[in-house]
Amino acid sequence: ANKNDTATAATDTTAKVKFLSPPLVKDIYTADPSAHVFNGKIYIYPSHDYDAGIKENDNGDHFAMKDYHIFSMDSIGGPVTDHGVALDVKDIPWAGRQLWAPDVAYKSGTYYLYFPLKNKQDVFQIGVATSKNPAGPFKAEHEPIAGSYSIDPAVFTDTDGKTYMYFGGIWGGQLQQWANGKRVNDSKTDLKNDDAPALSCKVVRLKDNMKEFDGAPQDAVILDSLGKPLLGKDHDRRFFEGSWMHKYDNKYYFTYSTGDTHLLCYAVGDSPMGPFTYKGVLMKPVQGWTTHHSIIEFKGKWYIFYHDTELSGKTHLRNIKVTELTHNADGTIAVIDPFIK
Ligand code: FUB
Repeated sequence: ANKNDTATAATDTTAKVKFLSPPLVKDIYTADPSAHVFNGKIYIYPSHDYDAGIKENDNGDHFAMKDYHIFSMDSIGGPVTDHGVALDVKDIPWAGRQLWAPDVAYKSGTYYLYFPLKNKQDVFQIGVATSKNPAGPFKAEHEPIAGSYSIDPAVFTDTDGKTYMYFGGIWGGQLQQWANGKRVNDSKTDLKNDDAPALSCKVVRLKDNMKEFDGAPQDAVILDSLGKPLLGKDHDRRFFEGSWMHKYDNKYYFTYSTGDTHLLCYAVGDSPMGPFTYKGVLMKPVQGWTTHHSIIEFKGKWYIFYHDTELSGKTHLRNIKVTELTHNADGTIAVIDPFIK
């Protein structure tokens, strides 16, 4: 993403603000939390932010993360355990730079960690690493997933056991550079796409081995209430990055960040492949440029994990948080304001 635009209301660190929730981790910077419940515990798979001394630019170069830590908690509000380094960029054979937002899945005794990373040609692809322990350490495969590109993998296993990966992010996440699985340009933004359908997040089934795509990634199209795809100029609603999928009341809730308008939105469909109909905002802008989340059910309640920049006031040094999420009886989600007024 372009993380250079700090001049929004969302990022005004000078105003006196009260945050809805406290940071979950205070001794290192963490972001992009993908939460899952394994063996009755919550495990969190975030990015590990640090200050590499790289000046902010439109390419997101200052997000120069080089390892992952995994965290767990037995209860919401209880202590958070840091399980240490689970994967280091130096142990990934195809690595160039920048370990961005990861996610994880479990199948038949193995945990699969999916991670975006630039390859040696500076092109984002998605890798996979495995472990027998949800807290790692993880061992990376020798090559990225064949046919993968861009960033922000989010992996969802449906109630029928089929597993899907959603991925993609525009601007610094490079999704706009790809068409039909081929890199077709080196454009930095989607900004010349105003009256065309917006770029879509990608969705693809994973093979049973969890390490390969089962076919070509498809568009996870978001439609408006008239059944028309959202347009490129619709920056308040179009997909930008940071997707997530959860199933509620037999409907598929596709949730995502709008990037340069700093919203978390949701769109609902009848199939994990989409299309999804835009329904609204689920979280207003946090402090900091980026907004990225995950949603889980734990002990009968629903929670959203997210991040902001409460600890640092700097857009590339973030901290993860959690708060409750409410599904209304009519299928909508109650809007969360990350600040207390
Ligand atoms: O953390 C780096 C990038 O920033 C993530 O991949 C995006 O979702 C945004 O949060």
